[in-house]
Amino acid sequence: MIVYGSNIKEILFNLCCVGRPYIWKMKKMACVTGATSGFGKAIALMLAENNWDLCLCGRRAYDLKEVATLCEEKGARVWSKVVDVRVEEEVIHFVSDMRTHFSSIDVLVNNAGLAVGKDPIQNGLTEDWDRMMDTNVKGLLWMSREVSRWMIENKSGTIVNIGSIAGKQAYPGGSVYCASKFAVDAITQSMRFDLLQHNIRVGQVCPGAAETEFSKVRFKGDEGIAANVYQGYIPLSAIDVAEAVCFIISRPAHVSIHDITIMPTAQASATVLNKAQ
Ligand code: 8X3
Repeated sequence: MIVYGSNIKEILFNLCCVGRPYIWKMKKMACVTGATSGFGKAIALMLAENNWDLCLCGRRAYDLKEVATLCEEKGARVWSKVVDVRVEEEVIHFVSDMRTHFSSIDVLVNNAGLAVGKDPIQNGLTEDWDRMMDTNVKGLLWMSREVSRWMIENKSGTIVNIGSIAGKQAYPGGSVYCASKFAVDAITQSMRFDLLQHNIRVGQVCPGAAETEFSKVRFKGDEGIAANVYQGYIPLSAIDVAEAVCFIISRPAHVSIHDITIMPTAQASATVLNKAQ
């Protein structure tokens, strides 16, 4: 019988788990929210390639299953569940279920987020505002609270929030999306203070223009307007963002990266782009 582990504590734990196949802890485990597409999918696949086990959640069952299967094909142990992070009970149950499958958690990537609409304030729709604030702010808060309690018990962990250049610079038509990402920036900084004494690292990755489903969702399915956002320059890809996340979580235990702002070379600010004429 071979029992794996990188230190004596882990080897002993894994020894105790022999014959209890539903508790997994032989490799590091990361939880990624919004894992069905875009950044979340790229992060999950990159982690699987780098020998991580995964807990994944997202709203679309079919896409979630597909991402989970792709990660399993890369050798990861994956547990996934359909979760809408806008619903507090779903988040609470997700984390408590996760704890029955894994003995500890090493990383939380708060990726679930979206922009809906780009209307000026006077034309804004309450339902768009609710979707953005509930997903980008409250969902991230609930997930962080539940997971950080678990990390505190283990006295270690890393939380990476997906922020945005929109969380550093406001722009026209972005009042609520920008507000939600400014909130992510503030929450990231505050959580770092709260969790400092518990040896938990907190950082964020703030991308500029990245070609994913982001603009299709923002412009409510209008593919023409969405495609135009990325024309005339090379935008970031989801892989570029996943690499930044993987860089943060792969630093030695004594190194904490607080913030990576990552932009296309053709983008100097939230609104200034060097587009081909
Ligand atoms: C980044 C995208 O368009 O707000 O979140 O800069 S954008």
